[in-house]
Amino acid sequence: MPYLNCLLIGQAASGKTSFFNTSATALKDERRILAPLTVLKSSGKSVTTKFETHPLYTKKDEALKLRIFDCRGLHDIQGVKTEDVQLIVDGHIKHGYTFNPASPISHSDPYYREKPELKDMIHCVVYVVNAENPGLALAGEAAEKIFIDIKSKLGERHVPQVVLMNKVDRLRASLGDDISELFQSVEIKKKLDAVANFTNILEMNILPMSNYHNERVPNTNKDILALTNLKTIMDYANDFVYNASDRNAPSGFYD
Ligand SMILES: Nc1nc2c(ncn2[C@@H]2O[C@H](COP(=O)(O)OP(=O)(O)O)[C@@H](O)[C@H]2O)c(=O)[nH]1
Ligand SMILES: [Mg+2]
Repeated sequence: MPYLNCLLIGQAASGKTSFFNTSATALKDERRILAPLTVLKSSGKSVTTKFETHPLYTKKDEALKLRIFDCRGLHDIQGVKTEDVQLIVDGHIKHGYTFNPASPISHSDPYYREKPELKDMIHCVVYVVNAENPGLALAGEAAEKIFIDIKSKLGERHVPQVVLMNKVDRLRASLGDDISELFQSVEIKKKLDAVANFTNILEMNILPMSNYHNERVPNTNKDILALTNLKTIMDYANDFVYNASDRNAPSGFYD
């Protein structure tokens, strides 16, 4: 398997690009904050949504064996259709495709992949929410229905699903960007509980995150948090690939 693939699905401004950039900084470990992708202030208003991935590099300048695909989803006006999400997860949509809010991708589109293989599929889906108002991602019947639809379809395919809860630094004034006590915070524990409850995703799969947003220099705690979350995502993706590959059970196993 050349690369593990994960898909970030979340509203505009939930912090998808920031998570990518924070991960890039943490992996490269150059004592400076990298901004490989511009965090556009106007991201909430951009009209087109592209299906994209970009390489992440390690300290040794090797490309990480993980591709993070970014896709705006759920109830954004310009959000991606459930059909398209399914097609992405099944590996039918290629990098660079521009979503059409009015209709799913056509089979004759040059970005449509006719016969996807395991390497083209999404191996882990990451729902991205803002810790300040995680419920917003599912507010309204339409969004909730789309979420439940996607979640159950992915569940049938055994695709691992986690929630990345960004902006935990904003939950408690005293926590702020010093996230060293993140895992001791009662407030964050309550938030994780609540998100686990309404998404019906296990609490261990709700990943708290704080991205670089206004810092001038990186700090170890944020780097560790980003790397821990990346590792969790890669482990799940790897498990999925392992389970989906054709393997023969040991002889006599089913006797
Ligand atoms: N305080 C704080 N702000 C964040 C965090 N993650 C993202 N942001 C800010 O939220 C805004 C939207 O982030 P962006 O990554 O562009 O969201 P996207 O539209 O999902 O790609 C930007 O102003 C970011 O600086 C975080 O963990 N903490
Ligand atoms: Mg973005």
